[in-house]
Amino acid sequence: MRDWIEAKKAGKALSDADIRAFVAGVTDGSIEDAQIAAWLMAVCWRGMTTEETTALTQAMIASGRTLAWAGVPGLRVDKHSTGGVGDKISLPLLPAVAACGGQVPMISGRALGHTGGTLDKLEAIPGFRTDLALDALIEQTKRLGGAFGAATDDLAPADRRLYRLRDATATVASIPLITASILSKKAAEGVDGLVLDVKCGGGAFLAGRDDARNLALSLINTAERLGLKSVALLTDMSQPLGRTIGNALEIAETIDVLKG
Ligand code: IUR
Repeated sequence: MRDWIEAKKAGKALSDADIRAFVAGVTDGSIEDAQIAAWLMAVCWRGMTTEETTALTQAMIASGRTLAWAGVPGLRVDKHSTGGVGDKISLPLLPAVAACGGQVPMISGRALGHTGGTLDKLEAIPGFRTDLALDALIEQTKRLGGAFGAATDDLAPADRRLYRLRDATATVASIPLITASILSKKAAEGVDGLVLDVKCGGGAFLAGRDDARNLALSLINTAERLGLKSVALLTDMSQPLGRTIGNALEIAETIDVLKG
């Protein structure tokens, strides 16, 4: 692990095998927090090549389970938004896509910084369960055309540990680390296509257009190498989206939209 930290500190690229071994150690707990944190900080400063980002994403996918859809007819799709104030598009989009015959096994996230989380919004509905086991998520997607679930312990578990340490060490804002984190969970859903809504503007996580564009390019280039069809849109997040802000209000707005 010391050699891998040294290599990243010096701006060198790691091999696929090194990255796989690193992620294995993150997942099985054999690498300690301090060393992972140092590695994350080195990556945050020095970056990663597209090959390294792809290897990191693949290893993170392989750290857990991948949803299997063999023999299930239909096309599975999903979207990811980098988020912003009032961004609630997933809520009306999933049922709309399901109504058009698509299937959306959506693993959603929680609030991050000032940006809201789809799971937190859904929990404004009394009794709504977001803790579906992966098999229940698959069953519901087959039956209804979609489901909102959370990343469980068996889906990209390496991301869970890395994300916690990124949060604790101020290394969240790294394009390769964001890319691997987002794509590992989306690719593990086993979807055929992915739409990436990359926000830019004062209310976005990455405010600058150049940063947002670089993230969008990193996401689609890495997705392509994973064999996952994707398209990215840079969309404006310089003002709140829609008419409401706040978990329960955004659910009410979604229901109004779905009722036409
Ligand atoms: N959402 C994720 O799933 N991962 C990340 O690193 C960020 C948002 I930033």
